Amino acid sequence: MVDFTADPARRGFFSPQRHDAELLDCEVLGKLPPDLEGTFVRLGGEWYYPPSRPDDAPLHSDGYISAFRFKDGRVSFKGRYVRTARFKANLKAGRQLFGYYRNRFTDDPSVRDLDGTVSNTTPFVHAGKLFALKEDSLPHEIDPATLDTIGPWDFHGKYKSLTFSAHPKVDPLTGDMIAYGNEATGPASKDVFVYTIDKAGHVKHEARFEVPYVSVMHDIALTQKHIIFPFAGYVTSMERLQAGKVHWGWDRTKPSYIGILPRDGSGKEIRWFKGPERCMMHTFNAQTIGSKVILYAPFYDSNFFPFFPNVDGAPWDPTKAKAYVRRLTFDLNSKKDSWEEEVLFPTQIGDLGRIDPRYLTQANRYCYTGFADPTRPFDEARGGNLRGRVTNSYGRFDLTANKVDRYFAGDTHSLQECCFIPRSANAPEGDGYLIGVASNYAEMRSELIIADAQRLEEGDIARVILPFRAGPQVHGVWVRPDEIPAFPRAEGIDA
Ligand code: V55
Ligand code: FE
Repeated sequence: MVDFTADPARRGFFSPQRHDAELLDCEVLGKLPPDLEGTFVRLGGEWYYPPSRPDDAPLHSDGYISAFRFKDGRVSFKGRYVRTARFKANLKAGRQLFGYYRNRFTDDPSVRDLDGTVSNTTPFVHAGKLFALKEDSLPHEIDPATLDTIGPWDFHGKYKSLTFSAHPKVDPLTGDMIAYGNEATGPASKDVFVYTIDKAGHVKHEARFEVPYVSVMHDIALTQKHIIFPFAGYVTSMERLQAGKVHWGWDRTKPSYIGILPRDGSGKEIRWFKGPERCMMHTFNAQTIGSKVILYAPFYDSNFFPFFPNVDGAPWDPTKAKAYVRRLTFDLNSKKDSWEEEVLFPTQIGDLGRIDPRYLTQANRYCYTGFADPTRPFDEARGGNLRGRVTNSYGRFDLTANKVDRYFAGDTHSLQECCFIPRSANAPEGDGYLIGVASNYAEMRSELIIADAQRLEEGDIARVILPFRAGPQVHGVWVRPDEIPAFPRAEGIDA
């Protein structure tokens, strides 16, 4: 018998809960700001049935979407597994029918024709619709009032890529969404399709290009003029998939690449720049200034994911998986195919970085992200032997003053991705709240912290207490009532 809990990643605080959840009126410590109205939507993954391969990537766990809805100083919570085709097929069979992360050859033959996505990465709102995103399939539309899964969405048939990234970008000046699909024509294909989708949800531009080699192209960055496509190190091929391996391996001999495409250009206009070994996953922001393109990103030195093994057989090296706030500068007037790179702060960070979304494509002063502050205490007697896995702080990285402000969550806590909420539509940059879910390992519960983004050192102003573990989160998004009015109505708060 395989003991599913033998893996520490699926034991104790990390053991899957297999339940949908609803709380009508959550316990709050401190006082919620009365002007905070809207919904914090989170998406992540939990295994409903254990993986069929014990060493499968956690990125392959079933999507679980949840929402904290704030109104009149009160907050309700709702969480549901995303009802993907895979989730429903497994539930019908009563067991795990799927194999390794994004390797259809390892699935049970009965489900090989089904969409295998787990829809577990990013909650996203555009044109009044709520989506659950995963980079191996189309967006899954979610009913915001119930968090039920409506199904895949192909933008009136005009979105032709088989895949849709977990990180489209919305231009705050126009409402246009720039979206793309990597491995657009099937697993291990070199094709990338890029779309501009207007604020009403209609495709208005498409560009197609091929990558120098097939890799994870997880996030992009957007300026007013350009789209920036970073990828590096991860490799796949049909041979690799047919050999029954997890979708990605890491090849440290591969250069990193960054493609720059004019926003209204054709795929032929992409220009590739080349750099050293890097693990390039998420970005903060970018700008085009004259002939220069400037990218801010929390890139790692090398492979961040231990479950995507080195193709040369070497063991995973945690000392090389270090991320920093970096600035990359590209000179479009130069004939060089390289970029200038600076590490802006010595602080080692996590790569789930956020900015004030109103400043996307433009100059911004503040970048926010979680990090492990080694000067802060961790209570192992109460929190467990988890020191190496704790993100105990959020940092506000001030690019103008070159200064870091720190929020510390507590000595038995680990923080998930943060989210910045502007205090109001016209508030200056940085004036607002920094929120995010903390896992309290001692109390076996989750706490949503709400801090004043300009006073991080003073600690949080309120905590929403869940009497259970909210489960893993990958990304989250703050949704204003004018973006989606129909969020879950809670008996009581809405009576
Ligand atoms: C990432 C996350 C994914 C995935 C591929 O953070 C890359 C990067 C949560 O799923 O499938
Ligand atoms: Fe991501």
